Amino acid sequence: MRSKLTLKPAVDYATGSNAKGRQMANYTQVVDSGCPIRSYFGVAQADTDSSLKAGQRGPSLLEDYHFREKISHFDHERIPERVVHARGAAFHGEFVLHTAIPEYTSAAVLNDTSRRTPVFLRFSTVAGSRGSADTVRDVRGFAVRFYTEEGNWDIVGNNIPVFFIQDAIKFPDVIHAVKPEPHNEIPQAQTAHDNAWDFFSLTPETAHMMLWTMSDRAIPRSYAMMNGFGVHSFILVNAEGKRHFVKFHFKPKLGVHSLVWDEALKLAGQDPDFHRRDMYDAIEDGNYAEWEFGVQVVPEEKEHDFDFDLLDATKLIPEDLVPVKYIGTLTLNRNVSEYFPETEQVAFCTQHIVPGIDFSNDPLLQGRNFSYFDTQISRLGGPNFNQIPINMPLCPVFNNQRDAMHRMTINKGGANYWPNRFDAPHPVPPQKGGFLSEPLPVSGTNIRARGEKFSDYLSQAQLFYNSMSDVEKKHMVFAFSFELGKVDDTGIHERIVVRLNEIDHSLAKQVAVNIGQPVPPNTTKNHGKKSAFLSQIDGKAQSFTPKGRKVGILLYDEFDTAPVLALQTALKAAGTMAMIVGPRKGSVTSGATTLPTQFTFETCRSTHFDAIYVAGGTGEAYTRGLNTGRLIHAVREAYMHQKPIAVSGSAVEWLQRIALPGEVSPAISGEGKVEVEKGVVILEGATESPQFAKTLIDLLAKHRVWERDVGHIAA
Ligand code: HDE
Repeated sequence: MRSKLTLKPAVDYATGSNAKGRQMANYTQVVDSGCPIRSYFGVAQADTDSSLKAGQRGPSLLEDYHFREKISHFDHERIPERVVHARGAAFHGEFVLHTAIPEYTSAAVLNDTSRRTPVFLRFSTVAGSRGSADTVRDVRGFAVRFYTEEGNWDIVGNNIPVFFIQDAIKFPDVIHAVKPEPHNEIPQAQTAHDNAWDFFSLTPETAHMMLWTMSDRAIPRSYAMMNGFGVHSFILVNAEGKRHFVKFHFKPKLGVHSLVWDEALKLAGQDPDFHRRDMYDAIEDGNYAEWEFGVQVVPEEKEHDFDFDLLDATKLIPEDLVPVKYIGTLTLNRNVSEYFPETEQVAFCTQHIVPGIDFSNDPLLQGRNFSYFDTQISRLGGPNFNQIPINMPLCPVFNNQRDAMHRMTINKGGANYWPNRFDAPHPVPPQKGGFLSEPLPVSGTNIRARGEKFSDYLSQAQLFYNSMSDVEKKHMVFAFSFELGKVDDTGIHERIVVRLNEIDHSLAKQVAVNIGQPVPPNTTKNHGKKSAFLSQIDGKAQSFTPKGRKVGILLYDEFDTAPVLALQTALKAAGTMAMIVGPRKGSVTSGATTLPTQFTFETCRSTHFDAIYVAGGTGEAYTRGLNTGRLIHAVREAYMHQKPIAVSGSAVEWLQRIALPGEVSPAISGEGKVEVEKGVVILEGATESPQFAKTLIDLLAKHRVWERDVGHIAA
């Protein structure tokens, strides 16, 4: 695999088309064999292995500045991890607009189709600490920075379009509740504990988001297969000052797809870096992840036309009511050179907007606009975090702020106040690009309360549940059963069953049975409405493609070369990664053919792949190999996870013998023939077959073989 320390960070982007890359190249140094170790004040060091001592076995000497510098720096290497979204990975890329929207906004980044705007996107989980696993059940952060010519614009979003709470003042409560419990710091990176469900059960506004986090959305297959949502209503302002509410959407070109829960649990141990590695390797291989960027726009005068409040972040605007207009493409195409200075030090802030974009009165957003700047001050050590290269805008920064910790910029000139006699850093009017909040009449009584429609917490929870396919509903039942099964307080169980019963009786009934609660009476008033856009399996917004998928090709020496080589070629052409898994690191050989192995049977499991192909081969050793426990387990496990499975040659007879659960055994029908049953594809003999490859690729594009009944193992 590629994820290893690169000693020579590439700075070829210094001359590339990405303006942010060129800017950061000025702060990037190549570390190579020509670099002597120097102290922080530049003096080359002759020995960094032994400290200076009074005699070979004597005490260390205070004068050893090199020792003190090295140890002291190490002592202070850690900064506070993010209080939420601590675990994440970020990637560089660019945004290209294909459709200008001057009718909605004057923002140049949303009007100038000739620009290539550099972006930096950080994906994250919310609850876990920095060292937790990628595949836990959680919301994923989707924080995008656009380095526009007019300054940085940050959409600090999630992969789920709604949020747990409506008012920022509740944020410390929801986060304290979902994080590990205070007395024993258990459990890490999961909501499967009493405090989280206590809070959910006592806070009705969490109902909608609770369903999303118990759905497959919370266990994505890949960063590249998740949506991004700005969540809040923002405001777009056009050149005439006309305002529209807007929700921002990012739709992945690879479709929205998920792991199954059993797989996610196993991967958390087998490869805690599963998502970041997947994206890192894809970028190194030139398989760039892409999203369509869209806006869902509501004119200001239609603000009250909905039965929900546009200012309530626990509600989405159904696409059935307001379609998303897709206007550009975001591509991730470059890995960071060093994690800490880029990914760890990036400081996203919701209040980073550019002229033409403004905030709505969403009380969650309003609170966030305070919180993000505030948190960076303690996380990054002061208010000068904007001078860290990854946070610097592309345009020059002049203002009258001065001093503070870690000041980098040196200003030449006599004034650090306004007005001043030099007309030095001065405000500019909107006509010259100055940001000015649109004049808006505001009135009201000083009151701690929320909009009336905020109290409808059930309608959209029902809409979401009703819109799920049967498979997705089943997954949700088991997700609730897992989480609540880890809750000990039966009072919480009772309250959650009551809440679920308000949403949907069948859901409440199934969960109640699984957690040992009495089935509640059927008092649900489910409105029965559905959205055509919310399901991952049959939703209208979904796309299905074999691109970005991984197929594990399991084989030994003396494998049948013709079908293996042909499948490799076909997969590559389909944009699918074929990975050879063999008995050893290095390579496998058959006659004159040698193939490098990406994994060995010890270093991976079926969970690393979207489909498994077990090739046939010749000789007794090959048959012995096929009969090892690892191989048999890999195929059975992939089968239970509803993944396509392919076999050819001698592996066909082997597959019939190892008896897959559910007793699938496609008919054997003669040399060169292809048969398929419940997502198991067999190729008789050792010839190449375009039909074999096509059948497997078609299955792969559908993501899973949902019609294969495997009980609830995969849920
Ligand atoms: Fe955040 N959130 N948040 N959040 N959030 C942070 O800022 C906060 C909310 C989101 O990759 C923190 O730099 C408050 C909604 C992402 O670096 C902090 C409220 C959404 C990230 C913070 C919310 C998010 C953060 C912690 C309630 C989706 C990671 C570190 C009003 C739309 C950004 C930091 C990255 C990070 C506060 C609610 C998304 C403490 C007070 C809603 C993706 O400032």
